[in-house]
Amino acid sequence: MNQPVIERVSATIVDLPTIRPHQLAMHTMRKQTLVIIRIRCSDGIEGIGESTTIGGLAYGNESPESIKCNIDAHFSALLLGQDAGNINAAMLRLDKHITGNTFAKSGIESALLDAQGKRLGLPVSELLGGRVRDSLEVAWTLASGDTARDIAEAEQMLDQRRHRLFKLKIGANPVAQDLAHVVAIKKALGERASVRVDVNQYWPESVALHACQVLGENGVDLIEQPISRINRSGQIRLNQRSPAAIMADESIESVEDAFSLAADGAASVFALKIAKNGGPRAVLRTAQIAQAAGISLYGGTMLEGAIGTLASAHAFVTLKELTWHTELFGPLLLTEEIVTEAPQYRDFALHVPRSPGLGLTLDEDRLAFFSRH
Ligand code: MUC
Ligand code: MG
Repeated sequence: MNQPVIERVSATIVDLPTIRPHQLAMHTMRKQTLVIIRIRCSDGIEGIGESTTIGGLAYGNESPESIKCNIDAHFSALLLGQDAGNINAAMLRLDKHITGNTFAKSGIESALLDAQGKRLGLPVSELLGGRVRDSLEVAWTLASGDTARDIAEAEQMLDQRRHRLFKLKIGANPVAQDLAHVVAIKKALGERASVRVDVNQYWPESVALHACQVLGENGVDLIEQPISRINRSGQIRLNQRSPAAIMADESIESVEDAFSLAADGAASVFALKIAKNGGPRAVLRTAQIAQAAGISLYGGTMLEGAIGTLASAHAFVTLKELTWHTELFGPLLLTEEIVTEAPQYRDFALHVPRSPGLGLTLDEDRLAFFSRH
C-alpha cells in the first residue's frame, strides 16, 4: 500500500472574545488569537493543530501573524509530499531547516498526530505510548485585576466544583500591593484551595527573595517565574532559599533549556508547554529530563482553545507524575468555540476523549465566522 503523503498545509488566524479581561503582568487580554493548522493528506485524512501565544509578541518571540507567515512561506514547502505517517521524519526535516519557532512546530506536530490517530483509529495519547490517567485536574487563573472580584470568582468555581487550584497573575503592580492582594485571597479561601502565583519574570532579584518569603509564610505553595529568564544565577539562589516551590516557565523555551535548568538546579518544578518545546512529543522530552532530575511537573498552557488544550492533555495523560496538576483551562476563558463539541470539564478536571486523534471536529461555519480575513 502506498504511504499517504502530505498534500496541503494551511494556517488560519482566529480571534475569539474572552469572558472578561485577563490581566497578565505584560499584557491585558480582551480576546485570544488562535492559529488553526490543517494538514490534508493524500488518503483524505485531515489533521488539525493549534499554535497559540498570548498578547501578540508580548509573551514570546512568535506572534499569530509570524506563525501564519512562516508556515505559509517555509513550513509548508518542507512538508508537502512527505510521508504523512512518519512524524519523526517530518519533524526532523523541519528541525534541520527551521531553527526555533517552537509554537509553529507545536501546531504542526499536533496536526500530524491528529491525522495519524484518525488514520489508525487511536487517540493521540495512545500514539504517545498510552495514557496512565483519563482526566487532569485543572487550575483556574484569577486575573480580573480586582481582589474582591477574584475572591468572588474563586468562590463560584469552588461551588461549581470546577476548580480548587488558583493561580494569581501578579508582577505589574508595586510589590506590596501585589502581596496584599495574594494574601487577602489566600486568607479568604483558606485550606479549601491551593493558591499559586505567576510573576511572569516581573520582579528584580532584589525584591524577589523577600516577596517569596512573604508568600511562602502566608500559605502560597508555588511561585512561577518570579525573575527574568536571563538571570540564571538569581534563579538558582531563589530556588535554594524560597520557602515556596519555584517553577520555571519562561525560562524554558526549548527542551535544551529544560536540560540546562535541571543541571543548574534553577527550579524545583517545570511548567510543561507544548508550544515552548515544539509539540506534544517534544514536551514529553522535557518531562523526561525533569523526572530524571527529580524535578516536579505541572501541565502548563498558552491559553490555547480546544485544539491546543487537548493536544497538551493527550501528552500530559501519559505522565506518571504531575504533582502540581495542570492549568488547561484555555477553552473556559473563551466565549466561543470553533469545534463541534467542547472539551469536557467536571469535578475539577478535564476529561480527555478516547476517540481517534485529538477527539475534536472543526465547526466549519464558526471557524469561517471568527477567521481573520
Ligand atoms: C503563563 O505565563 O503561564 C497561563 C495561564 C495564564 O493565565 O497565563 C498563562 C501564561
Ligand atoms: Mg507562566
